Amino acid sequence: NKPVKLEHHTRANDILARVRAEKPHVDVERGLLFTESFKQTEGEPLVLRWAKALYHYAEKATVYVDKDQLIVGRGGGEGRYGLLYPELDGDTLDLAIKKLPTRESSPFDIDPEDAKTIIEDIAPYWKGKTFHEDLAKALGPETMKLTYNPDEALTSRYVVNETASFRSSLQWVHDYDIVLKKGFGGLKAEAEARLAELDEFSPIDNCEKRPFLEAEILTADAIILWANRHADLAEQQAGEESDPKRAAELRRIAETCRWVPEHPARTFYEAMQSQWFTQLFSRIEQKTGTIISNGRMDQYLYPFYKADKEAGRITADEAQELFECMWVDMAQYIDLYLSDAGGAFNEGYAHWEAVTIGGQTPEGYDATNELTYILLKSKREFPLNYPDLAARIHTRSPKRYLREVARTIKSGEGFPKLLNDEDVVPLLLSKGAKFDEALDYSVSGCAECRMPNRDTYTSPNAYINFAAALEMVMYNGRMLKYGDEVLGLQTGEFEDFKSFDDLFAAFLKQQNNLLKHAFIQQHEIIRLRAEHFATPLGSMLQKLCRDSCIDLHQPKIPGGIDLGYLEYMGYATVIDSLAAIKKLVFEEHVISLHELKEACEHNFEGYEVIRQLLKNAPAYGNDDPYADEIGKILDRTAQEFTAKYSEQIGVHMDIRLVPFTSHVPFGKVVSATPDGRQAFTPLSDGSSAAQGADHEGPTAILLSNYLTKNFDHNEHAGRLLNIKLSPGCVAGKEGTEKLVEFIETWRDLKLWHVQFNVMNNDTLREAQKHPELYRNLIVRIAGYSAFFTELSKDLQDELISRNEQEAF
Ligand code: 8X3
Repeated sequence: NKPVKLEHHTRANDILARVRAEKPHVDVERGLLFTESFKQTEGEPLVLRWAKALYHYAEKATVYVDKDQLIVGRGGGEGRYGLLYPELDGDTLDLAIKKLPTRESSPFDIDPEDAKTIIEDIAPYWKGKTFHEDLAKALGPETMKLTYNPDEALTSRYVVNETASFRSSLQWVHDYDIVLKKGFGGLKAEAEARLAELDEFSPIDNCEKRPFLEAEILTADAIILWANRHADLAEQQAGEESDPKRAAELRRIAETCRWVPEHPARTFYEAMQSQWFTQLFSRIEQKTGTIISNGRMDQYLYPFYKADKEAGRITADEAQELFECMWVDMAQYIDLYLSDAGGAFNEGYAHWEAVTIGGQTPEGYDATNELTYILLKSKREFPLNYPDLAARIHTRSPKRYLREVARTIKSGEGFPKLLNDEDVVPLLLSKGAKFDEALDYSVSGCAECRMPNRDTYTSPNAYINFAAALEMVMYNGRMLKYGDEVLGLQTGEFEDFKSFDDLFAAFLKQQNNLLKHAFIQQHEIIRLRAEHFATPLGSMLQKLCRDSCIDLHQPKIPGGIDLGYLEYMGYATVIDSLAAIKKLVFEEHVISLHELKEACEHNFEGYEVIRQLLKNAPAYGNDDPYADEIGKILDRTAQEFTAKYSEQIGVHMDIRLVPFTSHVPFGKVVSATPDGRQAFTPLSDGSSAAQGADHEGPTAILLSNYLTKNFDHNEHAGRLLNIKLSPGCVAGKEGTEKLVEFIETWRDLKLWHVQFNVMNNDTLREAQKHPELYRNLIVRIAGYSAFFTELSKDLQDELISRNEQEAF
């Protein structure tokens, strides 16, 4: 599992070797410079304040041109760095800096001088002003007790978990194409022209459009200034460099940073640098949960590559090296979450700035090209967990593409994940997109898809623990973890249910109650975000925002499609529990509800016989209609609820099954469940079978996924599906062909997403015992991959407990 040392990988490997050694550190510059600027601009329009803060950053922040790098720009000091976004949850900074260096999930180092800066210069300004505090104040007591623990830091209860307080925006994709074609200079000129045409008497033009346009201009100036400061530094380094080869590289870097992103890119190299500056500045602008994604890189970069190739300016290997230089840039920006919840949601320093490949053109034809294959090759030859690679698949995807995708999956790092045009495109059409917009979607999160100039909703979503809803049925509104406190509805004593239908109805009431509070959270979040955040850079790269002069964080952008999500957490855990109750209690009468509850309360200690009965009951993931029909009802009922209330809040709040690593912390609050799952262990993840519950092979998992979908409902979104294959099952040419056939079956069943770990459990166990020998072992988690040895023991164990498929 070592990076392959081909000639053109040496550079990226060397850079990576220098940065991987250290634990990531907190870099205070972004937080400090934003704080300084915000102190100066109180009372001004928010979008302008944000642009001024960006300009202050561009002027004052340290710039870096790293040794050996060809694609330059960092947001923090050398090594792996995390930035501070105090506007978000800076009220927790004092506490967080004490915990960060030693916490279990995603720890960070902090220099003592920087800790002093945080305590003295950053945190005091934000106390009482953060989004996190305002949100907590806005929630009524019933919603509050499902959201936060009643402690000072308002830590998560992992029941109805809002994620807005640890990220100002959901996963997002910019329209990079416009930067490459017009440059920020061109966008600035357009804003200036519109500013000159404003109606001097109009209140809207004066109060809304003017600050927006001024913010666009200032933001363009900021990124251009920042790029030029890189050019100055590269020139200076070139003058001091004794190696003529590196001196020439530095001069080329300087020329490139003088030109882009101000002007349209002229070459592949300039396009790459311009894209990197844009996404990095965007990371500095705001905290986008799970990061600004890269969009369809094989599409918008292809014209540059093709022209360079035809002119003899670039080879495939050189293009691959530039990609790898960008990958190691990305690997050094670490998405820093102050809260434990944020850390636990994104274990292994997760961020997945998805690169989308393949799929269809906006006209509906196959879109693969030479860059598609270079990107796949780069993932095979240069294993690194950033960025994520997402391959779009459709019914006319060429065999070569499917085979290369399968070969890349087999190389073992979990790349690429697959997204199915046959499911995604019709869904986007049903939401009101035009064909060309839907066909041109980019993958943006674990399993989410964006239409960069049509999507307008960026509010972070809620994660809802439906295994907790089940506990609330068992304990009449309570959860063992939270003692006597009544958290949910009091649906009656568990022992008193006379039929499965009554019990199921009680569960659906609890399910709807949690959905209700998720909607209340979202309603408040939408209102408050507009008062706390602005994103002038993000807005100037979104056509609808530009046209209407409205910041992307405002609740409504004319012409936009607003896609938000509610996460159905613990789907298989709930299905299997309900199936076991139905079968064993109400049909076969082998155990009573009283015995079942007692066994669960005791975490099955002394009740092993009952646990085995439960574990052998019908379960999701085995193509068993008994379990799958329950799953289908759960999904449909949740969708019906959201259809009704989405209309009221004006945003599609769609049901999705995409947990990242949060099924681990969510499981930590749920006691033993009637599927035989032990107390406080992980819940099932996404739309995968519960750990160890699937015993009918991988095709049965696909069929269960298929049979639990409600294709006639529009209120669904991504369904993440993890499948673990043993290396033997995909070995050799024959294995590749079998994997291709499996992918085709998945595609024809119109399933949303699938990803693979090709790994032996023995390897994972060895890595737990000897982490020092397995530092480069990359595993697939949930829509992203991470270094196995950087995960918590709980998550490592959970990965091992996923069933390993020996044969198709
Ligand atoms: C999950 C990403 O931001 O939609 O893949 O929660 S987000």
